[in-house]
Amino acid sequence: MPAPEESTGRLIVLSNRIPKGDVPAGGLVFALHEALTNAGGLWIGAGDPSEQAQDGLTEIGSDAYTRFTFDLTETEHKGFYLGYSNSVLWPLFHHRSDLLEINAEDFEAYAAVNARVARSIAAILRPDDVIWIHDYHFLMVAAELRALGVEARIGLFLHIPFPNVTDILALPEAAQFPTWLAAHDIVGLQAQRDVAAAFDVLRQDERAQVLKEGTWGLEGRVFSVLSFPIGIDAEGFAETAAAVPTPELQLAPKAPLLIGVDRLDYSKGLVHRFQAFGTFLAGRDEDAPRPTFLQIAPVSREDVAAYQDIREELERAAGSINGAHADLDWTPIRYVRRHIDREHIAALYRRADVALVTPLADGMNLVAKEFVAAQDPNDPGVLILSHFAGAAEQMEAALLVNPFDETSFAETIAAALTMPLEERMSRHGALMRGVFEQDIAWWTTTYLDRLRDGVPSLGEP
Ligand code: ADQ
Repeated sequence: MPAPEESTGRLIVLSNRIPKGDVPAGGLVFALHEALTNAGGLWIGAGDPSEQAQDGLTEIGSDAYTRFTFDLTETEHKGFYLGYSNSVLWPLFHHRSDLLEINAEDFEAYAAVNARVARSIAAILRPDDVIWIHDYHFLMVAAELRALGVEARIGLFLHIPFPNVTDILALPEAAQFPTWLAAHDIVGLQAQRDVAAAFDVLRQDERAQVLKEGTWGLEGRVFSVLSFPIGIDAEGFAETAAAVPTPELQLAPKAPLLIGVDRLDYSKGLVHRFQAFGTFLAGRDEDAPRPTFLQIAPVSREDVAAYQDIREELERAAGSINGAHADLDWTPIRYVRRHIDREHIAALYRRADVALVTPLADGMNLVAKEFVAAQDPNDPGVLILSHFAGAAEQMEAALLVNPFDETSFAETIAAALTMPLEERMSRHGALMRGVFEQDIAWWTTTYLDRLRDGVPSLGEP
């Protein structure tokens, strides 16, 4: 039901990706679709790069809410998206300053696109509208909107980890970064550890004052930095997983299956994961059933050099581990790069005995939650989860691992494959409660309620 517009104003969502056709089931895009369907409003995302770019928004569809794209040129796409967003902010926020590719033109493109988006939003804004900005592509939009005199409530949700005090020193724009944050009313982060990192970064800035827990003052603005751990559509995912038949895997009916599902990204720790699985294979009991590790990892951001490197490294690792352990009728690692439908992924999670969700840095990691939701509660699989996923804060009943410690990682794989049913059920029960209670609807409502409620002014105690 659309909320009465006059009392709450429209919701304006900005995210880099926007569905161009049907809204895909599940995931963030689906969550934003639901939030907008309930609140009514506008969803703005990047258009396809073209020769020319102008201010303003192009409508691409209208239903309970309206979808728009903003223009960007090919050069801006390179500088804004491939450059500053994915070769500076993404590696830096994932603690990989060694991968930074800093150049002034990319930042100029980023700033220009952020400014154009801000002007385009300001042009259509009504007084009661609330703006919800998603992710690291748009860190400067709120500051640009404030410079244009916009007083609307503006929230940011950062889906990726918050950089720590030393990471941020590698950002040429480090001195501006706190003022970008301060232009929002709420800066939402995934985990408590991110809020702690933001506290440390802001405390380094002499202009920033802590007003009360989670609330800061900076150059006359007041803003809150809080955690809102994102969830999934747990019920929908569980139903799909139970209803969809498992795709044909050509495995013996009870053969142990381990699964990993990730975008091919250096932050996901895929090479470490393959190596730990190799170490596990080298020490495994030869009489035990032969396990298969299915890793689904479609390529992403192929135009960024670091992504080509990780792909080659992973292919080498898979080849050498399979070379050492495979037999005529057994390939221990199956590495699938092609697109697999979400519903088949759900069914595969349910068939799997163990999930390996072992990023080296990750804002949350939704695969961990999807795997739990997909299990048969009477015979659930085991989740192996990295300490470095934001999800580890909520999912303590998983088998938590340090992906850098190959030996203990391999031992954890062995423990997961032999875990008794009773322990599997009790761990899964605890995980399931969290995944269902703090689902995607909880996340959107909690965030938006907080954003609409407002934050104290500088004068309030
Ligand atoms: P991502 O880095 O993309 O998201 P993640 O949270 O794991 O990481 O979400 C990936 C989503 O894509 C999951 O829903 C997964 O099922 C799906 N997916 C992955 N591979 C797929 C495939 N081959 N086929 C179909 N679907 C696939 C960023 C942050 C995360 C944060 C999310 C949401 O990096 O830390 O959890 O945003 O805030």
